[in-house]
Amino acid sequence: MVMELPRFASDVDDDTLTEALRETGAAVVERVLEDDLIERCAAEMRPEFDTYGRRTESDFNGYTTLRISSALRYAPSTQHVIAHPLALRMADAFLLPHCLDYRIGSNTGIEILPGETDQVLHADDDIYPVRIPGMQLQINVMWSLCDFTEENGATRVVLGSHQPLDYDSHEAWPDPVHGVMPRGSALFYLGNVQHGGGANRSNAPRMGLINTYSLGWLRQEVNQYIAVPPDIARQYDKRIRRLLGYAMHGSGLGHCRYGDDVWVGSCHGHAS
Ligand SMILES: O=C(O)CCC(=O)C(=O)O
Repeated sequence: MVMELPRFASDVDDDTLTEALRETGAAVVERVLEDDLIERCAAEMRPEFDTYGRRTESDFNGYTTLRISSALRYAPSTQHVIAHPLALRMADAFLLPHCLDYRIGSNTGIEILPGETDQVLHADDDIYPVRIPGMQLQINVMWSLCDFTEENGATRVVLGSHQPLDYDSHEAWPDPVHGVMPRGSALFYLGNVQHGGGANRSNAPRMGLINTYSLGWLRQEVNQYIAVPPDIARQYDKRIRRLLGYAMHGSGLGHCRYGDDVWVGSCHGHAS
């Protein structure tokens, strides 16, 4: 069956988007973010990109890509992207059936520069050495902070790769498709979907912000307590501190005697 990347306007209803994600593993929602927010996020991330963006160079991340982890540390406006109601409603739909609360795994600015080649395809939840049928461990959102095109390195996704292959019938995954989308859009993809950054054959950088949300009882991909320590986390509201992990999962996991105003304690659910 040939699949196409589902594509919706920003007023898409939750059931339609959830259904599309269950079916293909990925979907684009176009033009969700206001220009002003995009510009503030990009401006706040710029100094970090320029100072630290090359620290993560590797065969996996590429050598012509700037990458800055933990956006909440230095770019406070990204809180409005990380806690965007649409993103949280999708995280609610996929993660809350399997946990009491979920967290940010990573929140990373990625600027693919001209000349970068295709990133190797991978699934983000490969960091967890388990697969539990019917359970997504995480859900991801790549936000386009500029137009994403085939030429400038729009994220490539393998549609249907969230479903196991039927090896008996020599089934194989299809070729990846590019998550082409206008500035301010969201490419949603489930944690076990094969994907990767694209080659940038244009003459301008491609800037995106990727946020992953993982089940609350898993270790977060980034150690958020070091990345966004209490003195910085304190500036954010409770919802963001919960997403960072300054909260318990239920009544038994993640307790401490912090007793400070940064500590949220026990809580359930996000978007509601
Ligand atoms: O930059 C992109 O489009 C995707 C990057 C990615 O998938 C990753 O680094 O895990």
